[in-house]
Amino acid sequence: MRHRKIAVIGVASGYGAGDRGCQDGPEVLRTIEILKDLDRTGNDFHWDETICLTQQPEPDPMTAVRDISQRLALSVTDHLETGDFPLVIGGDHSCAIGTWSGVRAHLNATEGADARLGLIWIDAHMDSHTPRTSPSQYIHGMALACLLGYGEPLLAEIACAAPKLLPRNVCLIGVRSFEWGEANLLSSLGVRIYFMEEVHRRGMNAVLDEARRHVSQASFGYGISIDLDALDPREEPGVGTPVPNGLLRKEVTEALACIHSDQQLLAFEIVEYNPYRDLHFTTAQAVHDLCRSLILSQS
Ligand SMILES: [Mn+2]
Repeated sequence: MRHRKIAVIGVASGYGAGDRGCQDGPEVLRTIEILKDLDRTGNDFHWDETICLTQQPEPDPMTAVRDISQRLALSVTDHLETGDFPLVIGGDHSCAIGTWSGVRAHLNATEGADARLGLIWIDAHMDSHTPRTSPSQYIHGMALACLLGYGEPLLAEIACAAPKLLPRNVCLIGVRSFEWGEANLLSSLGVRIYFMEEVHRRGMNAVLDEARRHVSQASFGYGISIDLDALDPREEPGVGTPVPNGLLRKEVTEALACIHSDQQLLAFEIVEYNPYRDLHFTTAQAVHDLCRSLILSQS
């Protein structure tokens, strides 16, 4: 990726979800060596570390997610400081709090406290609940709200002051399952949402291209967070929370390949890989293909 080292950071966390299966996603992806061919192509691609909880006995979900997010944010900031490109592999989507807080902390240090960060959130869900609106109270359904500065302050203020993102620098793509509480929050903030029907109508390429321009307005760069449940579960069964009628792997990898020369892309995240539902490692292959489309085209 522009001859930068691509540093893979696994996040072995299912503490933000009801089904903890995603916790073992990074270790399965690492041990089956599904990504191993990515460093054979002239790229400096390394699985650097896997962040996991070491506390015993296991704390409550809020404490666990906070602890992991703090360490992940520090790791992401360190990698950016040394010039690496962070590629975060979850874990449930609560790890996004750590990833993008870390990127924002880096921008604060290098560009100033009012440096803006853009984020494209590719997901079947909105993940924009607060503890007040969430029926399930699962933190992976609150990650984007936290980054926008809403909900639990202990999570919203990780690594640097809230908010990490301004509404105008955020887009969601592929949404098709949500509750009114989170939809009301995003709507009141004016966040641009590309619902699945719009992606079907216009194509992923056109939507991602527009989203990139949208989130990059007056920002110092942007990131992409992909929840694998944005993809269609008929193709990709190995996700935390499958929802029918999703994106096809091919359209997402083709759209990502178009980003190859984009110096504005600061980090990349793929989350919610659930190995227990991925009987034939087909979704593991999707993780590989998503990384490859982004990385090979960048070398
Ligand atoms: Mn999600």
